[in-house]
Amino acid sequence: YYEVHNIVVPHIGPVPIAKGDFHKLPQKVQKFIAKWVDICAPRALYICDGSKAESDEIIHKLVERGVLTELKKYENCFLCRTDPADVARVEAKTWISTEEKYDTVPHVREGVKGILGQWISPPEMEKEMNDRYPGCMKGRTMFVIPFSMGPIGGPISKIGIQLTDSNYVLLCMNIMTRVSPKVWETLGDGDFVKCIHSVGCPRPVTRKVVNHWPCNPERIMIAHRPTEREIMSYGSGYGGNSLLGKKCFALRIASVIARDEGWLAEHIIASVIARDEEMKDGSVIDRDEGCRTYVVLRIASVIVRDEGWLAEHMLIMGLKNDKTGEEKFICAAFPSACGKTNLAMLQPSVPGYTVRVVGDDIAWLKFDKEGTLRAINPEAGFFGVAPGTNFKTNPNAMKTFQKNSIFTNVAETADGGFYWEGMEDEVDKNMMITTWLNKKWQIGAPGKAAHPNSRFTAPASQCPNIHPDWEKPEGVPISAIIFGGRRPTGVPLVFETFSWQHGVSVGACVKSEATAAAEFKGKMIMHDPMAMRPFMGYNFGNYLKHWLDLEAKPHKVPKIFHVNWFRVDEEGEFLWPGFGDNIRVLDWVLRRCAGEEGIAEKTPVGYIPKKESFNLTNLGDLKWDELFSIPKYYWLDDIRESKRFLEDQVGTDVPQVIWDELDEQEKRLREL
Ligand code: GTP
Ligand code: SPV
Ligand code: MN
Repeated sequence: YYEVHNIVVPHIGPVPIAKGDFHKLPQKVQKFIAKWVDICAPRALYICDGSKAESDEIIHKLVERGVLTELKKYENCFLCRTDPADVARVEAKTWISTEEKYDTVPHVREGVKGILGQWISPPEMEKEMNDRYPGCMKGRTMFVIPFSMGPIGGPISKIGIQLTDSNYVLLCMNIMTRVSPKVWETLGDGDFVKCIHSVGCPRPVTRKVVNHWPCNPERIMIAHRPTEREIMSYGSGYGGNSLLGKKCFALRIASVIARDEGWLAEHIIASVIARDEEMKDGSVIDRDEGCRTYVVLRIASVIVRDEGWLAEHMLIMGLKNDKTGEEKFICAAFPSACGKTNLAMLQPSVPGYTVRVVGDDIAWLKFDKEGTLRAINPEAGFFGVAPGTNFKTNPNAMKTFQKNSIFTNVAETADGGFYWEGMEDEVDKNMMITTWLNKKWQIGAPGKAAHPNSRFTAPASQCPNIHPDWEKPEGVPISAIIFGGRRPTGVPLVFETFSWQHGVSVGACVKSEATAAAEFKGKMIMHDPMAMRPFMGYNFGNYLKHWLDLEAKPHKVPKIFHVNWFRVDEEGEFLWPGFGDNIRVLDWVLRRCAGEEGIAEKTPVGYIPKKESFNLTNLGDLKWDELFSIPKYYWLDDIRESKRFLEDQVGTDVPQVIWDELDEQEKRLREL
């Protein structure tokens, strides 16, 4: 039983409110909702509270309609099969709109297609919006989701309001973010990130609905207006396209906010300098005035330094040394489907460390007053790749999603369990399985049971090794940053960069084999600088400059490393066992951070471990030399190709420091 009120919107008259009290919402929120109700014309409004009762009610409805299937083997777990045309993020249909083009994208070489973000002019965007949103929610309910990225009210946390016509999205947002009426209180009159999402299927539907999954793949448009802190997503219900708190907000919009909060102070400096010029221009400079300028400059530079922060595609994890009791935290940035979730939840194969997860996909990083880099995980759940996950590779993930979880595009066993590639040893060989495409299937049969980008959505709090401080509002201190990607050839298991600047240049050159997380097919090696290619919120050259600028006193910048779990031998077999054995690499990383000497060997690309210093206990056969070789001509080619990439894609926006670092690296390689 709900109280039913109406809100009256100018063009479409009264709209029934199925749940919540519209008139108690903050004024700015009321205006925002009314505007979009007016445009989208939903049949009702539903103001969410994020409660268990709310999720239960929605789940009940979706099971009845056949959208969700209960996985009876577990507690409160459900399977969702999407329209097979809507299974991943769509980079080609993701846009950012700013007045000035080069705020968003770098100066790409003439005739080259930019891959570091797509810009659209405000008028064009307006036109695209007008072609899509009017009436787009006809016959559907508009859900209003108040959510916080980061603990509600935390100093680094930020609030968003998502409007959506997808109840699946509501369920996932309840897991992935903090949805609560407390958000309204914390928000008050404050600003919030405006998130508008529609599957683009007003009723009566004109496009055939497949699997009870309404969507409009031909018309997908994921659009961002960073200046207005606004996200508009149309046509897709899947993952990063529709859970707008994740990539759209926590990476693209947040990276712009992170930059702006640093720039704000740069503007102060600029105006102070301008005044100084003016004064030199004939006006009398009195001592006080000069002194004040000096003080303002000093203060402003401190603000720049303190306020500049980062929104990154990174996991956060804690590693406690069992002998000394000392704990260190690290962040790692790998492209989509390259191992963040697995590393964050790592179950060590050798004793020595207690490993705990803080976050598996996104980190917001900020230097504190003491100059320590601290990170929070803005999310509240895991949206993890299912295939490859099993009790051997990632037991902690398996234990996390035994209850209260949603599985999207996985297969189902006859006894009401989930199934995907990688679970062969954990399910009876004769088990009847229904694939994600609803076909009968058995282990060993041709084809795949689950979609390669099938995912689990599970509350982070259920993870057995979640860190007790994972919701600490001020975050955890970071000792190392690790970049990595899928590199079948040439790139060693791990190397340590020579400096912050060198590390940033290595991050700028991250490449990886394409995965199923986006629309790409095949195994091409793609550039994915800083693992952020699909998530850049502004000009990538300016982003690199922002990173470089963070190395200023008293900032203690962490060491930067690069790892590659995916190097293969001539037969195409992985040279490194990965997963739980990755602790051996992290052990070396942490010992380097602690300043341990005699365990590293200098190479042209960075320091690599000395074999005798590396924990190889019980590893069996390991082709160490092959795993760590740095083939001179491969690397010379690679660096030439990377330079070419930066020239083509970032052009005049590349900071000179990056060119210098690459030149140095090339010189070191030539001398090899
Ligand atoms: P997103 O959620 O898309 O950002 O992906 P992610 O970076 O969190 O990747 P995830 O940990 O989900 O891993 C993706 C795939 O890589 C899975 O199929 C894993 O089984 C596989 N994988 C992860 N870690 C390793 C590793 O150490 N070695 C090998 N060989 N495969 C790994
Ligand atoms: C990724 O692709 O990096 C993901 C999945 O984490 S999605 O939320 O779809 O972006
Ligand atoms: Mn990700």
